[in-house]
Amino acid sequence: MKLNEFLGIKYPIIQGGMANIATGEFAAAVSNAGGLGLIASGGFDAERIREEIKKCRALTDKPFGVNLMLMNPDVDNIAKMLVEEKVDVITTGAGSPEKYVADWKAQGSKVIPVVASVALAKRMERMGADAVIAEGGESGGHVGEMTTMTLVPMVVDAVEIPVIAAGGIADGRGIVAAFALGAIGVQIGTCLLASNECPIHENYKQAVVKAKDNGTAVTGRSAGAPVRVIKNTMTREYLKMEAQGVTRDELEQLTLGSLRKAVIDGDTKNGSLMAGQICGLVKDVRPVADILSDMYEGAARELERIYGELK
Ligand code: TUI
Repeated sequence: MKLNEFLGIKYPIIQGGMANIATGEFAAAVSNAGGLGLIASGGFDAERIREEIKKCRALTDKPFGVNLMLMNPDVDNIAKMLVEEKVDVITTGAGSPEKYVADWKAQGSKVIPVVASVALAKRMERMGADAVIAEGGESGGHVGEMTTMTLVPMVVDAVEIPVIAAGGIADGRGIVAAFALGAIGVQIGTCLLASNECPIHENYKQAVVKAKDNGTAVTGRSAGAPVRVIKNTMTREYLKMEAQGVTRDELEQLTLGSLRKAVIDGDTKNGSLMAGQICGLVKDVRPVADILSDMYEGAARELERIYGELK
């Protein structure tokens, strides 16, 4: 199966959820550029997401989706609202969407859960998911333990439904690698943070561009909620406190409202700048359309190079 044909889009590329960042306007920009734009739900309630869906519909006639972050306190209402709104695609993250899948499928949405393990991928297939996104811990935000390189082929072998790779992909080489592992497409987030259309503070974009290979760290492992972010004053303090074994409450105090600090205020010292390890490969801020077309054309070039070397 071809992901672009299945979703009715130009490129086999899905935008990642990106809590507090991916608005209806941004999702429309990605869909208009030929990928599948997604409206994020992390940080928003059901009615706010409904408004974003309406904005997105006004800005594009292309397919788009909503990512349901399952740790969202308003998750049941959002799931119900998604049945009413009949969006083209629903992806999920940070949990298992089992209790919602049948209703979403019944009204015609394509359901593509993000999984970080083989076990969840198999469960999602049994529940009737159309495909799964296998996301490695290179990703930004909430992460699992497996890497993309190890998780993707294991999920591909374990399920019959199509697999989309996520985590550590930001150019044509990443696309080719994902296809080589058996995926039919990719989900990208970090490289889209550094786009003209991305509605984050300019300081956040520059932090992504400046970050090097080891510029991110995973905070929150001890609290059972591992989150990959760009290293800064706040994360260094957080990791120190985590190593000292301070209480969850104290750690929460440090991160309270920190994503908004990064996204809205551009506070790169104390904000939570969620980004994946591939930020070291992202060198400048560009239009979404250029990022997607360069990735796709880069993949074709890389395939020719590899073929030439193998012959
Ligand atoms: O969900 C994500 N990435 C996210 S969500 C997010 S919002 C947030 N804000 C503040 C703190 C924490 C999160 C930012 N980034 N990616 C998909 C993903 N899902 N990664 C890992 C998982 C996952 C992990 C465990 C999915 C299921 C799971 O276990 C469920 C089960 O029942 O096995």
